Amino acid sequence: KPPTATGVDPVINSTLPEILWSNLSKFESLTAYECAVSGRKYTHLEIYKLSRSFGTSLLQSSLSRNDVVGVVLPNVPEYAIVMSGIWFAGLIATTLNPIYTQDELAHQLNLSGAKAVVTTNTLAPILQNVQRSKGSRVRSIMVVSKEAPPRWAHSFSDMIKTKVDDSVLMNSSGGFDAREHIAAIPFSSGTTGLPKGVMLTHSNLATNVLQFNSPGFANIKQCDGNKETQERMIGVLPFFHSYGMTCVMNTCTLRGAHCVTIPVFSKEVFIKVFREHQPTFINMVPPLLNVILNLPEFTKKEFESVDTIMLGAAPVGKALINQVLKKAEKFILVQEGYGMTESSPVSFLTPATANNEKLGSIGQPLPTTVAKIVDPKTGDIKSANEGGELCVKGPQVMKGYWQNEAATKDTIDKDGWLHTGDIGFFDNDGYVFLIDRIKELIKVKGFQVSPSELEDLLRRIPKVADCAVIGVNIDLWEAPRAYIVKKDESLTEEEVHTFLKEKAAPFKQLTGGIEFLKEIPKSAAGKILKRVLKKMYEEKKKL
Ligand code: 4UU
Repeated sequence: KPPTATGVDPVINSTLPEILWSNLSKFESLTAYECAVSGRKYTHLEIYKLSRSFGTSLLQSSLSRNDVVGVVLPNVPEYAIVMSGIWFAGLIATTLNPIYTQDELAHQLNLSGAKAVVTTNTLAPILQNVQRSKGSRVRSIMVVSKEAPPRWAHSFSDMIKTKVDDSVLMNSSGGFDAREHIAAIPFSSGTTGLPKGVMLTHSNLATNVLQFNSPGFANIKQCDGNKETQERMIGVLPFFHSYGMTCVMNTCTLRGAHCVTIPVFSKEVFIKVFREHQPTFINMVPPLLNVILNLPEFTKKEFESVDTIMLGAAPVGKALINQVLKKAEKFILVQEGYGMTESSPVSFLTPATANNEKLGSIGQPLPTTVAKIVDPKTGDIKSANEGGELCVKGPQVMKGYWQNEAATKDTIDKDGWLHTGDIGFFDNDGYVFLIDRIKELIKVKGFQVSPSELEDLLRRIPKVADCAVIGVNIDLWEAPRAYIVKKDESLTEEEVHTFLKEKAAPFKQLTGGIEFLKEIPKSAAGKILKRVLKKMYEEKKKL
């Protein structure tokens, strides 16, 4: 039986910045974001003011309400200014992974119709190539950098000096509808097919940050202006992904926390951040926690300050958590979250009161969120302890996929249930445990890899007749593996790897291996039988 929802207004008709800064007066002068590498930092009041200047400046350039702006940045303190500037201006941000190849950047920017891009000095030339390519609508490139940007780009440093014009910024008065106005379009392949734009509205993102931070859920205190008790977070999960965006960045702004941003992960910087900043609340993905576990430099001393570890985005092994807790030699609250880009992203979280007694569970539905487990074929509701597809419903569920009504209808049914493609069950206490995934999606260290996207790329190799990509478990983690039917017998694994290296980001590479087959197993209707391939792999592993 779905639990009753309480605590958060089901519909929020405020702009996202209005919600994010609703507590600002309490902690204006405290540090909000600080770069782990350069030490560059901004107070909460500076972030607020500079966002409004940046938003004004965007509207004084050639952009107007509802235009899409691409954001191609690593985790830097300015990320918060860029995003909030876009939101203050009533523009829409499409966020991209800065390690994407030029083709991948072009694809997302073109599909979302981005008219401008914010990026770094290093990446600017790649984005200039994108701007010049067929199908691009990008008219301007803005560069966040200490150095002067190239002649053809705009300087972020100049833009944030713009005098704020309240009359052009967006607020919730008048005809504003938070459920309609899109704030961000991150990309996700959802339960099937290619990556699609996910339309998250101001209401979706504002509601989700409040749901996540509602009493009893994320164990993070609201800052009351006292620096000693201000929560310290690590900004290592990418802000371009909804997990980092809502649970780290927007949570830091709302709670008045201090977030140390890590632009590129390195062991040295990571350890330095723990030693110098003594984090209290850390958001992680399981592979990152595994890194900590295996670093000899990480001792109980590094964990002294940590009150809470929040995990999610990929299955969290109970054994891994227990090993980390053993290393810490103290009680740390472990909260596991579950979500999808399509739900802003959080829908489930272990409540703080669970006291680590439900490790391995994704927790309970957030306030105003309801969930059910159904038979994926018939839709019949399953009882407690019976496995089935997890479906969720709540104000954080996306408006739909960008310009893709068919995919939207396949994912959100007529009654508003988001079909997650994940298989799990409710236990007798109302906690959900995940056991499988029926969708095609592969999660590599928490990042999405769409098998269809890789299959489309592989089919572009002239020597490939047919192919299929699945996710396989190597050690603890998932990795993409390809099955290929040759058109030309001379095709080698190396040729395939070389081709893909140029076309796809590092985490999409075929680290699960390549196998050549005479034929790809398919159903009578021509659908690839991925279960058969997975079984073949398991059999092979046993040998
Ligand atoms: C097993 O990964 C995410 C969102 C992650 C998230 C959200 C809120 C983490 C912590 C949190 O508090 O989004 P996507 O869209 O990249 O991927 C969604 C998919 C899910 O459908 C599921 O298959 O990622 C997988 N996933 C998980 N799997 C997400 N969280 C978990 C989890 N355990 N805890």
